[in-house]
Amino acid sequence: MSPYQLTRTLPEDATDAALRADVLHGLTRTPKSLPPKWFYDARGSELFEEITTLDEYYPTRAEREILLARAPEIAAATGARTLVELGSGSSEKTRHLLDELPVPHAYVPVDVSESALVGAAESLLVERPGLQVHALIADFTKELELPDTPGPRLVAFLGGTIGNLLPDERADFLASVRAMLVPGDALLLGTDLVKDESVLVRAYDDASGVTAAFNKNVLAVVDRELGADFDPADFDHVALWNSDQRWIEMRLRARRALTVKIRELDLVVAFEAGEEMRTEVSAKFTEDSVRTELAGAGMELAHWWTDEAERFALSLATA
Ligand code: AVJ
Repeated sequence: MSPYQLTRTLPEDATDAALRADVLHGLTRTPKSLPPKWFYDARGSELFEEITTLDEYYPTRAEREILLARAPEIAAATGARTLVELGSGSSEKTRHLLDELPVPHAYVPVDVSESALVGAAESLLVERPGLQVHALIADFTKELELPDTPGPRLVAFLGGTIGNLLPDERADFLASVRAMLVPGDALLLGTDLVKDESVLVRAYDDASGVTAAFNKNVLAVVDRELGADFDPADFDHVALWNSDQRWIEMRLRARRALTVKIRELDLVVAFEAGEEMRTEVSAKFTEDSVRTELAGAGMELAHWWTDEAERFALSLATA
């Protein structure tokens, strides 16, 4: 009996089909766009880990500061005996929470990356042999069937990744989380906060160009997976603050008029000189906007915690 359970709810070819659909949809309309989920191949995940260490990129440090300071309160406020983490990745942030939950307890990491799940489960079990781990290979923005584990549950969605969802996608996502919760369960939500535009832009356009490389890497993903001939050198990294939508936008701007062939889709895409393709939004929030969006999904904002400098927040929401 393996020390942990690994359940695949994504068909093996789901990723390939989803990438083909996203590229066909995103590159044949104006303005062009690609969803940010495609950043995270091995190289993209490596570049993101490097981004989290940059001076300009404060969210990871700010969230860790809150988790270290508030994990006992979060555990006490919920009495959770199961921690579900959506988009768990390396589960690095999770350790601070798991240390405070009553034993025995269960951990349900949810991610599309099987290798991230296996790595996280194995390292957590070395440190916590009594932990029940039920890893789910799933896309948490779709329907999610959680395993039967001891209640109450705390569903964590950290890192500010909810900011990558467009407003209607966020509403759908929060409604799907609400549907997972029973009375006594809670959601722990990490959100980056509205702040000075120059601080925000610098966090997405660092001086050493790591974010530029991260952004351009999505072209390498499309080239490799769909037989395209994007040349990243033909594009410039753009990061701007959209004050109406209150989100950072990352784009790739074509340096010259060019065409790209996408062999697997039998598609040729033309870019005009200076044309910009959106590759990510990263929405920023306030306490009021989080309260409103949670209420829209039938949840109540029970606790709001920020780091000392009030750059980032963790919200505890109850069903
Ligand atoms: C991992 C989605 C939270 O939006 O800040 C970092 C990804 N993009 N630098 C974010 C990201 C550019 C990050 N999230």
